[in-house]
Amino acid sequence: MEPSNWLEETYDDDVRLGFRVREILVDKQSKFQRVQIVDTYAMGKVLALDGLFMTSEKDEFFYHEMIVHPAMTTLANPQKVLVIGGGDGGTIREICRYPQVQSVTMVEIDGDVIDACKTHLPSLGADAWNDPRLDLRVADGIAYVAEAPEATFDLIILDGSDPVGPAEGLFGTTFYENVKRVLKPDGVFVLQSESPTLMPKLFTEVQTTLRQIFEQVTPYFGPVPLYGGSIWSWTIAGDEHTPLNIRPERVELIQPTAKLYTPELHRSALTTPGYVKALLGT
Ligand code: SPD
Repeated sequence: MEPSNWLEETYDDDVRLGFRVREILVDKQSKFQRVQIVDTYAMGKVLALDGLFMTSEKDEFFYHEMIVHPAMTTLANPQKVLVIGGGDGGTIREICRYPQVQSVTMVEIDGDVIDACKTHLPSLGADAWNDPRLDLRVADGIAYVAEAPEATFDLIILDGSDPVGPAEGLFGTTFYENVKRVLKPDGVFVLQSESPTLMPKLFTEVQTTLRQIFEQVTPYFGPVPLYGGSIWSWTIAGDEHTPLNIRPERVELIQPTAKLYTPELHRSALTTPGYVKALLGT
């Protein structure tokens, strides 16, 4: 890390976000990327990969509840789940709250991210790291979906970084086509799809590409305080799934631990703001 007491992220030389540093806990170059965990005054411990903010102790639930619960509360029978990325553990923690899940395969390319987060951000993965349903693989998610048998998973979640470095291929047509092949016909794919305010071009490209592959593609929106742009997006894509059919018995399961998710928030998050409709031409 630079000899500075700020942890900073920049976008296209035009935007700079920053948090004042209390202590640097990890700063190493892994085989794939620069891995930093930094204790900050405003957000607690922050994970950054190649200088991009991934998650923080203080706001992680804004992201992890949103990437998991809209799919998990609406899928008919979510038994087999695949998570690509998600090395901090927050996504598997939320998935493991559902007893109907029989297996969670997590494919994270960078073992150094997992090790650093288990040590310094243990509340993220919490008990999920030791859940007997977890099949944790340190491997390339792109190769994994290219080789996995077809119609295997009910839910695939891409909890990836922004499209630079090892995450770049996770934003392309070939990867999405393989995801569709590996999904069961009534399964769904959920991914973080960037900010429609800060990265409108990238957000739109992701939607356009997904629509060429899946019958139903629904972006949904919410804030993530750590990220820029004020509004973040996730997208749920499938051929036979409606993300609005919320199952009350699933909501009951997660309500005791949820800090953000409610059925009302789920419905409002799925409402596309006017300026985003204009971006998408819908
Ligand atoms: N701009 C940051 C996008 C990062 C998305 N992934 C975060 C990983 C949290 N589990």
